[in-house]
Amino acid sequence: MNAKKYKGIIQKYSRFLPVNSKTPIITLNEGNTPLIYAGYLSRLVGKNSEVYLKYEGLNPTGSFKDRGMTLAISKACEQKATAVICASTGNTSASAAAYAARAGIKCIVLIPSGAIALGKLSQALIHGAKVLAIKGNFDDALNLVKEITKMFPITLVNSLNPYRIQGQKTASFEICDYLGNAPDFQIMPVGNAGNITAYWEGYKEYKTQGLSKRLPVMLGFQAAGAAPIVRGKPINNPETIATAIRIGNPASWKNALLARDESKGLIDLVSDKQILVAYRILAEKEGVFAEPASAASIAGLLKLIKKGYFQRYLTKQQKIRIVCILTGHGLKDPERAIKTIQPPKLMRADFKTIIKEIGY
Ligand code: AN7
Repeated sequence: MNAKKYKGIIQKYSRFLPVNSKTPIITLNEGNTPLIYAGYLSRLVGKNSEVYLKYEGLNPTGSFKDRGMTLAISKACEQKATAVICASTGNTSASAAAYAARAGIKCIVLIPSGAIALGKLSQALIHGAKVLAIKGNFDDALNLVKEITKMFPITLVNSLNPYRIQGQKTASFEICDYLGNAPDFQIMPVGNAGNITAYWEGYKEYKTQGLSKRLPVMLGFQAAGAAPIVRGKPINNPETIATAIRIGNPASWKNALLARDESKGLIDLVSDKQILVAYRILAEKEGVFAEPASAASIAGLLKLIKKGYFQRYLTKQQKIRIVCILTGHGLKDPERAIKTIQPPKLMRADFKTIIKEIGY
């Protein structure tokens, strides 16, 4: 085997992960996602600033969940598990279904009926998971799977499974490796709050190991209709078009507060309208298609720019680097893209009519 060939995050970062020579590595070569310079957004922040997009939509199943799932499924196999289960707003189920298929184990997913994006549903189904649409929301589904896994020998692969967080922290390692240091700021969506927990652990670990010199300020954004952390209490009926983060009682609530406070950051909210504006700007100005929940990062960036949040850093004449995490691919939710833009104009198949319409 050629050691230089990329074979996923477990192989690349094994010394930071709870694996040993007996761990069977179930991988789809996840990770190693691009950090894309965003010129338009950088100019909006101001001189001396660089905005980068960590495009996690380019993972094998189209979201950051694959980083955690490769480890969670590998460890489940090491422990001879035969079945895994998760509750999901969509991406976790897509990832669990794919990695379980690869491992040859059973996968059961509970999703809120009618509230997950089409691409994600198609993934869970095509990979052969047992998909159950429950009459309830994500929080109800999570409560159910917690209860089920207490009573039956089925491994929980939601981010309550610590291996999920361990795998996901590798994204912050990649950012540090690429930039040669941690960024000054990191902006990301917050739903169940596993990912902000993972990134913060990763950044702290890299600094402790002497592999980066600083820690970023962590800036998390929830959707206004599903912002329990911002409002300081669980939300019974969370609502947002960003279905991935339609979560009213995050499992890693306390760890999200820890990341916020230790990094002197913030967790704020953005409206669905702000999310959709950001969703379009990202696609039209940067050429990057991310799902609505991921656009919450950009909506957050725009909100902070408007507030003048970065001014006090910019006036110090130092370069600032901002990394926005784009957690999932835009193709996950094609219906939202089509609903957001005017449908294509129906034209007669006639040369002259078309030329006129194009404006020549
Ligand atoms: C695209 O799939 O919770 O704060 O069940 O799919 O770690 O929950 C997805 C969450 C952000 C929020 N962006 O991350 C699930 C699920 C996208 C997501 C989040 C999710 P966490």
